[in-house]
Amino acid sequence: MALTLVLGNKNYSSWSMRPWILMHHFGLKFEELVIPLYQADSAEMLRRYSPSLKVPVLIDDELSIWESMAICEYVNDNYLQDKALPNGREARALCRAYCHEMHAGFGAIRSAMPMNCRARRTLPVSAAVQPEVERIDALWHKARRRYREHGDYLFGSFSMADALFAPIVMRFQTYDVPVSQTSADYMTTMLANASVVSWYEDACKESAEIAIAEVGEPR
Ligand SMILES: N[C@@H](CCC(=O)N[C@@H](CS)C(=O)NCC(=O)O)C(=O)O
Repeated sequence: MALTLVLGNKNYSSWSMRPWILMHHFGLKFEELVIPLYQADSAEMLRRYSPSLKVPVLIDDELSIWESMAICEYVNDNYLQDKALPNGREARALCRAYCHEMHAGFGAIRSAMPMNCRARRTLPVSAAVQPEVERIDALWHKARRRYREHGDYLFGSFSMADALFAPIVMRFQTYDVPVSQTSADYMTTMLANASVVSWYEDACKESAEIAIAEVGEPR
């Protein structure tokens, strides 16, 4: 096995964070290659490693897999013995629905609140962002209520859904977005997760700044 995960800046690259957290949480051994984005040579580096010219990309010997969801599913199928999905028909289906809703949606949050792990900012929640925050709060609340007897993550044990929502937790922390107590407790669980802590510490060590991702007022 020779797995390499090609990533963007840990401070900013939310799509990179998802498979990294999943693989790291489950103790998979892999190399990391970070391509600092929005630099003079970023396009050249992306061309070298990524068929889609985006990160993340997982390289498994001769195979390159792009798209964060495809990478998560690939490692779950081939390296995690299905541990990244919960047991049971209902939980598996809901977990996948959560992942795909996250992957396909929440465009207003993604554009108004760039992931910026190390920053602490204030930013008014706009009319476009508010319903998306409420939807995420409702999703987290519903899963935590339904699966709380099985553990502290969305579906009890840590799953792909937690990896997919990890960058939202970082954003809500950065921009101090108000959520329900149940969701705040879930954020506390995620922010204490050893892999999330490790990603955050790496992000804080990076010095590159991406101007378009620096929004809001310092707090
Ligand atoms: N749908 C893709 C999105 C990947 C994506 O947009 N990645 C960003 C970084 S977070 C990127 O590579 N940006 C570089 C660029 O567009 O030049 C996925 O899920 O992996």
